[in-house]
Amino acid sequence: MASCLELKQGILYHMRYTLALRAEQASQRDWWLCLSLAVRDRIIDDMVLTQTRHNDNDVRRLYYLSMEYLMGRMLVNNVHNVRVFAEAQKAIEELGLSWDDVCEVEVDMGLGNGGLGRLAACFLDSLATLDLPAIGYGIYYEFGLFKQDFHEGKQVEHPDTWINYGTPWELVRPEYAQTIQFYGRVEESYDDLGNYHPLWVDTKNVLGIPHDIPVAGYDTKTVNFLRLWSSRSTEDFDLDEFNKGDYVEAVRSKAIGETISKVLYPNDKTENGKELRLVQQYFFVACSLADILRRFERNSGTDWDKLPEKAAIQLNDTHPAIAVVELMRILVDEKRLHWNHAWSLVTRIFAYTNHTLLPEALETWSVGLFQKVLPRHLQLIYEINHRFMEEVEQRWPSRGDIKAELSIIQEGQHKMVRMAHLAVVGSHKVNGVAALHSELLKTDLFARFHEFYPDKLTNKTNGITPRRWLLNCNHGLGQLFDQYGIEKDWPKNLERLRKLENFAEDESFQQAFMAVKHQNKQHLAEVIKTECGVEVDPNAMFDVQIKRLHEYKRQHLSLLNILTLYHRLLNDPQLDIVPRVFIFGAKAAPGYGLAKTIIYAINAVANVINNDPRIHDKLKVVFLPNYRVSLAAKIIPAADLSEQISTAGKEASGTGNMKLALNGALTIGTLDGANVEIMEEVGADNIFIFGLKVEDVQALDRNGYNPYHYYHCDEELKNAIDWLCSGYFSPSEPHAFDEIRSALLEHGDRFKVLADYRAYVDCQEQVSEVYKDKARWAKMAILNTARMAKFSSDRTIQEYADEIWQLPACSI
Ligand code: B1H
Repeated sequence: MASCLELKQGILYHMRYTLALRAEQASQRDWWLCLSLAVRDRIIDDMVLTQTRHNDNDVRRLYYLSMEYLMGRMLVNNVHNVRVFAEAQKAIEELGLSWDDVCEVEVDMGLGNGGLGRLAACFLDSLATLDLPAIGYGIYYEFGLFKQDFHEGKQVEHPDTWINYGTPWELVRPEYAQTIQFYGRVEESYDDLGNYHPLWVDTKNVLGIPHDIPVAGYDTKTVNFLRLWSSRSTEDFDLDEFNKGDYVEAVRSKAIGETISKVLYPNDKTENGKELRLVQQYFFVACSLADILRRFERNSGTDWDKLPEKAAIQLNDTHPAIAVVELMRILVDEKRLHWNHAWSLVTRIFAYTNHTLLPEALETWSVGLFQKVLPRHLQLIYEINHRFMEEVEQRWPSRGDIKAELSIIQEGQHKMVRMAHLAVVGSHKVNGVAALHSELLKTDLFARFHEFYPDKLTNKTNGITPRRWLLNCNHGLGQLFDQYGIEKDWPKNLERLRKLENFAEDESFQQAFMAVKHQNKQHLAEVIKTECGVEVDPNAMFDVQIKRLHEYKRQHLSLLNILTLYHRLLNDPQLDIVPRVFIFGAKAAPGYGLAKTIIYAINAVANVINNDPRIHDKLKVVFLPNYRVSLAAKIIPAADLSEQISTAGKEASGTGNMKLALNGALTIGTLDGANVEIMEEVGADNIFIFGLKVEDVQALDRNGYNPYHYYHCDEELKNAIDWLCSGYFSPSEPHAFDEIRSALLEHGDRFKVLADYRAYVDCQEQVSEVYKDKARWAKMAILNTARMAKFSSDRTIQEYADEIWQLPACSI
């Protein structure tokens, strides 16, 4: 595609003509920037080609609407996808630089919280790789997810200023700006024929400016793009005040327009009803729909019946669900379509992905807030709901209870708009993200909807891109595949790895496979030394739990196990246990007090254990600060054990579980989310499953769960909790961890930590036993890598394309 020489010329060209620097003056960052620009030039050629083809052929497109995209670093991924890795590395080295050092300069694009945002990023990679015409839409947050560090073990947040120096991966497109309205009021009005045509007037307006991020597929010419909107004030924003002579006030209120895209909300899962969040949602949805319709009208004019042929729109959770209403508003109010006509188009266009069953994550907005921010949309929601309630009446006459259950409006003292109900009613397909989760949608959260719309609910098990999560992050394993004759196209055909099953018991392959793991562990040990100041032994088992900090994910269950092991070791210093390094990475939402306390507790226990000479380094505990995509790429290839220990029924899917297994880590987990399917794929012998199943959790809830029962019946458990809260680990703050104890005991242990403790601790002992048998462990690890094909996001996306979007590929 591009030779090393061409790349070098490109780099030097940008050094002179983009940065106006001489090579001698250049910093690492300058080199990174120029390399990125040189690579970008190649990508732009193919992007122009792709977009021209898509436009000329007037292809059907998928539009993915998501509040979050966790893209991580772009350079290494792009260099691999456009197949110039070797050439780029050589070019950089010939310029006298270190490849790793140059790549380390890049700041992650962290415009998301966790799994949901990273899923969107993996999907973009697969869409392009499969030559599917698609555009992602989202928000160009000036501040992505906060940076985390620890002060004396406590999480401290800092703003993520990723955009400070600009990014080479965006193309700003002011010519496609959109003007968006908010607030104001609805004026009753009638046209000449006496038809009712409400007008939305006295609105505040803001501009949306598109920033396009090219998304290059792997080993194909297709380059799609991600279009992120930043907000700017329109010139007529508070012109009134300006005219009155209050220049400063006019400029100050202009700034309100700019705050919309300022910052990503860091509250993975908890909805807080903040006005700015609703404004953000509507802002990016309205910009995106206007953009989609601009493209449609350019090709099809006013032939609205063709709209569902040209556009499929996927809602990534309910965050963009207002799109259903916005499209109705445009079609009915602006394009003057009849209601039924518009509704039949809308419901053929949208599909909705649900990502969680947790009640605190289900979005609702107060009717009052809606009335203030989007008064016309509230009217339209009432109309949509009214017609829907009429259908419900047909199906279940005089059943007020069922109407109340299904209504988009939750009645009561504080009327609320239920966004999930709006998304279900407005979509032709609704999917969960793992088989178990989708079943629970049918039996639980959307059971009544499932009765009403029996063909709407479906499953699309999540996946991960093998490019970022194996090819880019685990070169050692990639080279090993080459040596053992795995077909070169494995990154786009993960089934190829099944061949490894043949070598699972081959001693020399086992050794080579584990040697790669060992090397990756050495690298991670260096990172740990730098980041945490702790020496860890790469021969110890690396036990990894990396994910957002949440009670339901149960990092504190792992902490109780750590305390138990430590206690056993102190009681019997000769105890022969497998040396382990417990590695954590997790950010807590800044307002989630208990999650922050759990981080503090893990750090406090780590500090004591890591400095206790009595246990001879048999246990180490490290909490790597600022967990993010680029750090995940260093941890995952080095993991031996993958902790997937959520309470059964609470983790919709999980995707870290897939990344770790793909890189040869064994899973210890509950039968939750995609763990169930991982077990099906790797076989029950190659995974460590423990604990309550969904039915058991449900039975405990029905029959009255009492955590004290477990506490009083299990001495080691009681010991662990009491010890944690004794002040031993936090002498200066003896009550620092009381909140953990009260969540687990007085407040009823919502996530059944105590009920699962014994099964977990025993299962961990089994893990240690197996680890002692090097050959057995190696075989299991190899079989995990070999059997992950199902979890390629290429498989997931192909299923969406075939079964939800009816989206043909278009090769360039
Ligand atoms: C997932 C979220 C989420 N589910 C609200 N729900 C948010 C909800 O900012 N918010 O308001 C942000 C995120 N994220 C995750 O999605 C699930 O917990 C995982 O199990 C799943 O793997 C992932 C992708 O489907």
